[in-house]
Amino acid sequence: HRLWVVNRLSRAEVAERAAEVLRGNDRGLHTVAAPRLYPHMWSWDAAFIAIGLARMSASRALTELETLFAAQWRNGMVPHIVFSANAPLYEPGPDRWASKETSPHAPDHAATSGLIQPPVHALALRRILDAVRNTDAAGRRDVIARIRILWPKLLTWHRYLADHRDADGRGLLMIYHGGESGMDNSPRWDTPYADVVPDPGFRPFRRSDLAALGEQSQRPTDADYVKYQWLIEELRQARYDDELARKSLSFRVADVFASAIFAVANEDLAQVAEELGLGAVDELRGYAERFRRGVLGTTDDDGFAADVDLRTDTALRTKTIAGFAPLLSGGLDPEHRRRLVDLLLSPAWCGNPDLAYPLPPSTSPEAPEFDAARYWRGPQWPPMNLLIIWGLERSGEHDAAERLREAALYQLTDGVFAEYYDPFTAHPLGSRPQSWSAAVALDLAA
Ligand code: 9WN
Repeated sequence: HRLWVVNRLSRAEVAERAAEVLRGNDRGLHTVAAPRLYPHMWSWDAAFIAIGLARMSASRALTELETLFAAQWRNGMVPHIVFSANAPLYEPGPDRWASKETSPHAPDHAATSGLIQPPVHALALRRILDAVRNTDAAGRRDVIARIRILWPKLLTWHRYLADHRDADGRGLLMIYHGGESGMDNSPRWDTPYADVVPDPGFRPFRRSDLAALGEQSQRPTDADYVKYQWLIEELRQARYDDELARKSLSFRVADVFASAIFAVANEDLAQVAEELGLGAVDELRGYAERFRRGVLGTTDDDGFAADVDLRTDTALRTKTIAGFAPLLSGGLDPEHRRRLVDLLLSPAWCGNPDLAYPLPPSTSPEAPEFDAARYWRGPQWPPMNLLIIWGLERSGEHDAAERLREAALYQLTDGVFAEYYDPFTAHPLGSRPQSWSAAVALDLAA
């Protein structure tokens, strides 16, 4: 594989350039996920962006979460897109979702989607609280007062997830659409998507992503896109009603990676609560334990986790990065944790001899579904690197964490802040500059 050759930035330069990117994508009260391809606010992007911003200004980082949660639905759901007015075209846009017209829960004052994304927000909140320790007393008082106001909204979000996305209490979050995992076209979802068949009369709408990016080979296929659009139609027909959705949708899957994130998020939200004396600590720790067990319940002999197709109750054992969920949730016994870390560092993953950098590809290069350029089917994604690094640290695997940390920062010293990277050539792919990639660089460089 021919390596993409670039001039490298120093650690200080990469942080400076990343800060510039975030300033450039800042629209005052929110940061666009990317200026051309994603000209609105995305839920889990906002959380990663806040994690990066916390290295610049705890106050501005908190604003990011405040803006997102201002669009929270009345039932606690946090939508995966909050649309800004006067932005370039993005499809599916506000008219496709018609959330206000369709659901009594949707807010009146904001245009939003009707899906969710993984709940990284409490991880960001905790990092903002950590960051504010280094600021002056007045700034600290202000940020802490605002955290006290925001925190109940995160609690409601977590209650929504525990009650409506895990109605039978198995400790795994149910998703209604591949996009809810944040890993839209991952081969994790190939089997369940095979059963998603649009009505014969369904007329798909024009994609906006290809015009914005111009690189079809790096995006999901048209055949996938029609299914994504059709599922939104099904969800709208179910009036975004969770009880109806979990009985009727043609895609219902337990997302093991989002469940692991939720386990950590509950711990972090509990920790913030404990520190500020806000309550619900036992409830949150109870959720953390429930979802940790849910994740561990899906593991194989290597400690590698699986999603579950809830329509057929079968485990989905595709080799994607989501299998490393137990590193995040914690709770593996030492023997299985060792095996899982060995697997992560093996030639099937970060130890693959053809990789430009020893970072986890979104799909194992040994899997038949692997595609080095296409979105979640192979490329390396900076925010996923960050999650895996944190997972290793939380699991006490400091050497492995350090190796990945160095590689993850080095990848970003190309100064491009691409959405994702070709694992073999290190070529930047997708949209650029992508805000969350810049945010990850800021966090790693700190
Ligand atoms: C659909 C914004 C989002 C990320 C997702 C990523 C991609 C959108 C798209 O971009 O999804 O939500 O249009 O493909 O898959 O993780 O949050 O960066």
